[in-house]
Amino acid sequence: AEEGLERHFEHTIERDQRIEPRDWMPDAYRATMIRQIAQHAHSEIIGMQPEGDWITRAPSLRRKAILLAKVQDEAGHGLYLYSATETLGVDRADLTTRLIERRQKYSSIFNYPTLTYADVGVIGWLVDGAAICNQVPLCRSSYGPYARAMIRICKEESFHQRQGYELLMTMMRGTGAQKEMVQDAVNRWWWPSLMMFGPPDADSPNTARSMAWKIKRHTNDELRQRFVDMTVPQAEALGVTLPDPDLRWNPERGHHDFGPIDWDEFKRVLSGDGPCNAERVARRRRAHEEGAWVREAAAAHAAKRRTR
Ligand code: FAQ
Repeated sequence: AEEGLERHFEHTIERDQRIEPRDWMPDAYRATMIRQIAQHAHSEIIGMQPEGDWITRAPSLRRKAILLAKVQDEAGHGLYLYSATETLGVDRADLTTRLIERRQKYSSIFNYPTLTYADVGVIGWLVDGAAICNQVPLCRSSYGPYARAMIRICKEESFHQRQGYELLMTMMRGTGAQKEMVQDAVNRWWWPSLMMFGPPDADSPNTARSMAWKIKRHTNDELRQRFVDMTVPQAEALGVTLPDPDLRWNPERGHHDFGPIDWDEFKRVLSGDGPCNAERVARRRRAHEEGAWVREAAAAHAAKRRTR
């Protein structure tokens, strides 16, 4: 019977149809989906912190309202993705425990500090830009609930990206000091943004399997290249320089060449030793502990309603 189920699974993937929660799937497929969606959910939740730090310091009421809305969207994406993970038979409380015990990862990018307000714009432009590049193909991912979640999330990420770019355009029309702030933020976020796409294909243990299962539709290096090609003209339009002396158009390849990425830095950040890892996880843990009474009250209320 298992063999028939497996054939049906393979056939569904071959025909580009979706695997749904009640369908049979190989244990490794389930484990991979749980790993990727949970990591994605954690990234959205931890990703609220770097920008959230600027909500009280936004330069105007308008900018504050925009930033507040963006950070709330990220909370929504996180909860939405935890729900998608639960369709695979895990519990979100468990996932949160794994996050605060550092047994599950979240994106490396959120371990860098936001030093000035320009960082809010650059996160929107580069970090959300990279997120979109990576996530648009995931709308065709083979696991149904994840693919469908990506459609809505990508629409909101597009708005986030535009708000970042618009913020930066405004600053680039400002004083010399404001322009310098933008350039400084670009210098600090460019390389970490390229690392968001994951290790080079040759060092990516999961890519081949995930491509075969059509969870991933492109490799890490393909998407990284797409992001560089897309971002170069945007940087020109903005009037900033991307901090890479090797960055140039290669007419033979039809792509931009770019300099070497510091993979030692990437590994350091993944191992917990980035500039803000400890702070991010500690704050998430504190929020979880301080929210215990809310969860207890909700559970008590639900129990009371059941007995009524
Ligand atoms: N950071 O074999 P691969 C956002 C891990 S956007 C940390 O290539 P895979 C929106 C990887 O998990 C950010 N860890 O793995 C937002 C694996 O570890 P494991 C979130 C990384 O899965 C914007 C190991 O390295 N987006 O939140 C990273 O095939 C602004 C080997 O790597 C997603 O999660 C990294 N950068 O490919 C929010 C997108 N890269 O688990 C707020 C969905 C790799 O085996 C503000 N995920 N690792 O121990 C994906 O597309 C994939 O999982 C990749 C990695 C491409 C990230």
